[in-house]
Amino acid sequence: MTNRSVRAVFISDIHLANPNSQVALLEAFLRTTEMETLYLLGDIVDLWKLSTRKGRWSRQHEAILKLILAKANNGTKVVYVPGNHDPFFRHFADTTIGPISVEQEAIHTSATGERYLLLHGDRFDDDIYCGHFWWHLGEWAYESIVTINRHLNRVRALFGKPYWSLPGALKVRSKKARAYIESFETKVIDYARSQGVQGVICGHIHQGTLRISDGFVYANDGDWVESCTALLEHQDGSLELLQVPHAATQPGMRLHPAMSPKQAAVLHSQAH
Ligand SMILES: [Mn+2]
Repeated sequence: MTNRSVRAVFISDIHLANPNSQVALLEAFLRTTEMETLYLLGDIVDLWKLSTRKGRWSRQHEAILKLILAKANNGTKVVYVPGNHDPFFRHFADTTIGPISVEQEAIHTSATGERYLLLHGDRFDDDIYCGHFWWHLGEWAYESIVTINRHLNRVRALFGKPYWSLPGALKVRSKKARAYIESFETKVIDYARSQGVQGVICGHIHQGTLRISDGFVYANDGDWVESCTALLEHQDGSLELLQVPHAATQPGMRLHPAMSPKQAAVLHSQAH
């Protein structure tokens, strides 16, 4: 992984305390990335998991929090927008936890002046219990699939095969999952448009996406349980969805909202 320096990094759905959290990859990403502002868009610590017997809090999980704090203490602005797995921290909204400011929703202004609404996204999720869209199979089924995926990829790595996402493949094949994602995205976009911004950046559904339609940017920074994605804002204001396990072989999506829609569309399709 190369060292990179960017204007802003948006990550969410790390689910620390969940054994499926890909902490090693995240630690490597954070160690090799410098940013002026780090946005943590919810579900950073999985308090649900921590309260059950399956919760696991290892040194690696702690290292992530220490790394974030070290960045905050060394000049990186860190903004935390809690999610539905760490809702306790919503009590701190509009205040600070040490060097980290906490917000229910936030606004990020890009290098080229676009304003993005930042939120976790669970308030646009009809399925309150699951907190995920796993076609109503529920949290248990989702956890099982992600756990199988982790072991599967360990075996694949032994044989030199690249990372492959079982949950991702299931999502693509499931009509219900696609309908769920579409309905979530529509609701988020409608709300954000009503706030007079040029785009929205959220998390929650573990589905990294970056696109511009009708001049409005929809970005989802994905997660660190299955896809290991981060959204970056480069110094020139362009956005990139970085997928870490694939970083060496596959460019992420990238678009420049300040360009004309036609130029932005070309940049977007080239990245595929
Ligand atoms: Mn969530």
